[in-house]
Amino acid sequence: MDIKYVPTICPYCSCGCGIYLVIKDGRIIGQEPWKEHPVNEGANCPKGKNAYAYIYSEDRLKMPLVRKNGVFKESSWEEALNLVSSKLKEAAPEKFGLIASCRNSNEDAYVIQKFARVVMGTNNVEYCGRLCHSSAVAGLVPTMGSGVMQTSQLEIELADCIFLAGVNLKETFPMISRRVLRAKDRGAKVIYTDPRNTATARYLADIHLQLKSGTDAALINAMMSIILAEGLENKEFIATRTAGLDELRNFLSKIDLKQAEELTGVPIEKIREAAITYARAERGCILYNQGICQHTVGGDNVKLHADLALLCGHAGKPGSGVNSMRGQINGEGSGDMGCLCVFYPGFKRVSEEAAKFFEDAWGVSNLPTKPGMTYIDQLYNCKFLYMIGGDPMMVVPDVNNVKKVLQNMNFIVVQDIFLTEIARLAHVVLPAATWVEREGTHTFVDRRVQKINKFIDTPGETKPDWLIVSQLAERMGHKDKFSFSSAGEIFEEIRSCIPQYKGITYERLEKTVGGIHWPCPSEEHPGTPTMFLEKFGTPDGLGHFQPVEYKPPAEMPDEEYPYFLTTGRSIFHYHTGHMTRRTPKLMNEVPRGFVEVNPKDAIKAGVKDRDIVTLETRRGSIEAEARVTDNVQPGLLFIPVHFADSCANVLTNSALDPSCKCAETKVCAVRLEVKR
Ligand SMILES: Nc1nc2c(c(=O)[nH]1)N[C@H]1C(S)=C(S)[C@@H](COP(=O)(O)OP(=O)(O)OC[C@H]3O[C@@H](n4cnc5c(=O)[nH]c(N)nc54)[C@H](O)[C@@H]3O)O[C@H]1N2
Ligand SMILES: Nc1nc2c(c(=O)[nH]1)N[C@H]1C(S)=C(S)[C@@H](COP(=O)(O)OP(=O)(O)OC[C@H]3O[C@@H](n4cnc5c(=O)[nH]c(N)nc54)[C@H](O)[C@@H]3O)O[C@H]1N2
Ligand code: SF4
Ligand SMILES: [Mo]
Repeated sequence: MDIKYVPTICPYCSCGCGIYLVIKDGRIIGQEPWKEHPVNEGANCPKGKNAYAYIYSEDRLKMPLVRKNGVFKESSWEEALNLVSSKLKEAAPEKFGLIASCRNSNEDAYVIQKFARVVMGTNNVEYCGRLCHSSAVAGLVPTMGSGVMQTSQLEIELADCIFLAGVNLKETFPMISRRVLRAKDRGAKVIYTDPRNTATARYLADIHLQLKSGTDAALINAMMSIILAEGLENKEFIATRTAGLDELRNFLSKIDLKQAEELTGVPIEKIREAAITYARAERGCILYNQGICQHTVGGDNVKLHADLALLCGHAGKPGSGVNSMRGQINGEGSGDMGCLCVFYPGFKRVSEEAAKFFEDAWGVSNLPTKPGMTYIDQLYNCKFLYMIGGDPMMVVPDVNNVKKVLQNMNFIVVQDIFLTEIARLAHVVLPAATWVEREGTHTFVDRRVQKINKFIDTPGETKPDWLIVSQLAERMGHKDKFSFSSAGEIFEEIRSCIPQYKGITYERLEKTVGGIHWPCPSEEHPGTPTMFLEKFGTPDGLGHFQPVEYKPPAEMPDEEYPYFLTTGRSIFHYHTGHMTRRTPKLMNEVPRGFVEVNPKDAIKAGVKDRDIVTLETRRGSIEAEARVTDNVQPGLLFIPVHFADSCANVLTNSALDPSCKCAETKVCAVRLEVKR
């Protein structure tokens, strides 16, 4: 009998917690805490405590599947890849879309974007970051020069005021919420904006601003106007590190606080208390997420939070800044690697110059020089789709419409570990290896690069994502550019063309528990936990104020659809639930989709706790179990995104933020009825 304890990283969120897996005779049989790991020090949330069950699920894909006369038949790799190769050769570059996954390692993601650009000649390569953090680029590049998290998650303990803006931290970044608790033990105050009364409101918040959906802009403008009126702005910081305050001051002089109170539903005294607490702090730290991003004004909301931080001088220090909380295990890395239609690897904006750089680096010619299409635009405009580890039939708004466009495509190939909702519509399905069945690096929320090793054999005929894509490229006539024999070899190419990763090596990562933060320009460099210590990433190094007006959401409740609907997460599940719904211990906690209804609304609608209700919007309708709770304010309903048979995105509005094409999945208008 051979028993091994091997250290690895949890496959779910971007905290990047360490765990030990117990492996007996080549099979994972249990797990143990990793006490020395700096991120979690032995603690894990419920998902991390049940990290591997899904990989042994009976219905794991183990062979390629090819659709024949309408039904899937198992096939050889030879047959499946030949078919995909011949079909993709028919695709014009502008009709081909490729969507990578946040489950991908950096090595996978790098090879995937190289495939789109070199083999298919298009920048139509994206990942789920578009539905999530694209507003960080739209909001933070103009104000501070870069959309990445600015401080290390460990440094959050140093802050004396933490502003959680639309992030249900306790459920979505459980290990970072431990840091917030530690800061609170040392006297820090926590401000929280969320229309719901979540676990974060109850356990972490000192000042919960329970605003009406979609009114963050009105709230932040009011806070800034109060700070200026009280003379609490950081004059030295503004003089030395920013530009454009006069314009902001001018704009804010027109703000009517009474109107802000009416729009947000938050008493002005409470807004004042939050403004003064944040402004007076020595070290203020904004952590923000989807509550402010997934709106038609997401990019604007991010700008406003950056304005607030610049006004108070809360940036460029450890435990400070405006921190975009990319949520997926490789949410940062898949973007760093260039799985975005406007960026080549290393955030080199698509241009003739960037194309030339990569033509030289890769030894190719004619790389695309025009931006490609974003995630949702690809779905609506392409005829050939290669979908790797993600499920637009669950995570993109207006799923009924998404289904129609997918059914009209010429060819869909899905590469996943399960037969997902989109895989059911595919022509070919390719079985991928999971995180412990291959080697690779991931880049976590705070730009922390950690390495994950291969510990068990790939089941059946599954292969790592990078290998499948490389073998396809080989079949399509590009063998020399994709002749990688290991993940390590790909990482060396990454280091050679992405300067932020230059100093990071597999050898260093093996020796550094907790990983290394990029930018890391040389092998002697320790990595960069805090950004912007001396200057911002803007061309002149200054922070730029950007005044923004409040605009209402694209769809507001009315007589026909009288409630606001918002969507989001439970601590026990992960997005589509394809992994967590195959984990019995997590299913015991939350076995089915539900909708939160305020007790007052429940009485009005005649709904009792646990009733099955129908929810209907202009897009479609679903059924879900009612949970009557004051987690939601009157007039607001909440559904988690994790369940295919109560799919939140059947209901959501497909209106996009024009600045970044992120969808407004945090607010639309809905009707509620008891199922009769
Ligand atoms: N358990 C679990 N953890 C996860 C994930 C998961 O699926 N499950 N996913 C990961 C990923 S990829 C991401 S991006 C993060 C997401 O992390 P979060 O953004 O924290 O998650 P959400 O639940 O989508 O949204 C957060 C909150 O926004 C609030 N909200 C809704 N509308 C508004 C508004 O108008 N203003 C404000 N201020 N708040 C509003 C909602 O009520 C909700 O409580 O989580 C990561 N962590
Ligand atoms: N209404 C609404 N919609 C939302 C959101 C919301 O808050 N509300 N949030 C948005 C956000 S922030 C995000 S990040 C997206 C998430 O959207 P997705 O990324 O589409 O969701 P996941 O469940 O993370 O998808 C992971 C997929 O990868 C597969 N998989 C797991 N491991 C591997 C592997 O090693 N290789 C391959 N090839 N596949 C693998 C899983 O089976 C699963 O199908 O959803 C977005 N959609
Ligand atoms: S906090 Fe995130 S990384 Fe840590 S155990 Fe939970 S899901 Fe895994
Ligand atoms: Mo996300």
